[in-house]
Amino acid sequence: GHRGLVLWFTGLSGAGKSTLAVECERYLHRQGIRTYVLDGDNIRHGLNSDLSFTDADRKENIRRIGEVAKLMADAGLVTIVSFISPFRADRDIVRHSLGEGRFLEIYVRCPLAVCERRDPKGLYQKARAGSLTSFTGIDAPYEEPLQPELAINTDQVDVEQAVRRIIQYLDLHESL
Ligand code: GGZ
Repeated sequence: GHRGLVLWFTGLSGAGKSTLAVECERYLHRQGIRTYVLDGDNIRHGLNSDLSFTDADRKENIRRIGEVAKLMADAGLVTIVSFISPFRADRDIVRHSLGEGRFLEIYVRCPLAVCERRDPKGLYQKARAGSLTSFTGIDAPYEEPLQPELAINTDQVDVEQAVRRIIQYLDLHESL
C-alpha cells in the first residue's frame, strides 16, 4: 500500500474546505488510494459533541482530530482533514507529531468578504446580527498559516484547478 499522510485543510467558514476535501477524495479513490475524510459532520457530531466554539474547546477539537488523523495515517490511509483550525500553534503541534512530509497544510484562502457573500448556512448573517457569537472572522480569530505546503485562493481558482494543484503537489513531492 501507499504511505499514509494527512492533508490538512484550514481556512474560514465558507472558504471551500469541505468541497475540496470531498473532491480530492474522489480523485484519489479513482487512483485506487484509500482515504478517509474527517470533518464537522463525523467529528463535531460524534467524538467531539461535547465541545463548543470557545478558544479552549477549538484547541481541544483540533488536538483530538490530530490524534485521530495520526492513527489513520499510521494505518496507511490518506487522511483528509477539514476544519477551520484557527490557531497556528494547534496546527503546528499536529504537524510535528506527524513528522515532515506526512502533514500537508493546505490553506484554503478566501477573503472574508467573499465567504460572507457566499454564506451558505446564513451563519455570517447571524454573527453580524449578534445572535451567533465567537464566530471565526467576525468576533473570533483566524491565524493564517505562515508557511503552508499549499495555499489555494478559492475566489480565483475553480474546484477542478484546485484539486489539480493538490495532486500536482503530491506527485512532485512523491508524497503517496
Ligand atoms: C465558526 C462555527 C461556529 C463559530 C458554528 N465559529 O461553515 P460551517 O459552519 O459548516 O463550518 C463551521 C464549523 C466550524 O467548526 P470547526 O470544527 O471546523 O471549527 S474549529 O476548527 O474552529 O474548531 C460553521 C460551524 O461549524 N460553526 N459555530 N462560532 N464556525
